[in-house]
Amino acid sequence: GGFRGCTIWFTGYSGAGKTTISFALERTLCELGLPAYGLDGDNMRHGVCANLGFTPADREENIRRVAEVSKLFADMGVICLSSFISPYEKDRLKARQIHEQSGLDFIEVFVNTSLEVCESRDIKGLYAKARAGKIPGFTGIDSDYEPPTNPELTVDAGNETEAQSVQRVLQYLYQKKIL
Ligand code: GGZ
Repeated sequence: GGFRGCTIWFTGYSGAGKTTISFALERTLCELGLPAYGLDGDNMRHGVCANLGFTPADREENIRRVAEVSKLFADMGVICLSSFISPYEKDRLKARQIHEQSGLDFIEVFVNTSLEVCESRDIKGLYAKARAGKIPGFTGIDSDYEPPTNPELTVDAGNETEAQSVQRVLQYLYQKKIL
């Protein structure tokens, strides 16, 4: 018995809402007295993954390192909320295996906001830059995104509110008796 850590893995395009949802979820879980911690490009790519770029090989290594760090958090009893584009199915599968080999739950959440919506919002102006050729290999523009084939959960963040997406994840965690 007792509470066990796990990793909730958010995948989707840049600007899909992965980090927004996961940080709102982190806040809610902490208010419930549950230890939760969010990892994303901002806190991983400046440190642990500082020597990596966005080639397929670098993304693979980025996801591997992030998965290993996530596993350690989960093993410590934390709900690790990992938000990375993680565009390749094989890399997400490896992240899952890293957890499952240690007997830790890995919950893949597909933040299914369409490329059209992400690009039209263009919150950081990155899509415009990518279209102008200033960010070569940008996911969705000239680099692939492979949608998950069998995610534990899909959230339609383009058509529902942040609060609704958070609620859907919480509901899943209760339903599966993870919380
Ligand atoms: C995709 C890029 C790229 C390229 C820089 N392609 O909106 P953001 O800014 O904050 O999210 C994107 C972030 C993606 O990092 P990840 O570690 O999640 O990527 S991966 O899982 O693929 O390893 C974006 C920014 O970095 N960014 N260049 N070429 N996103």
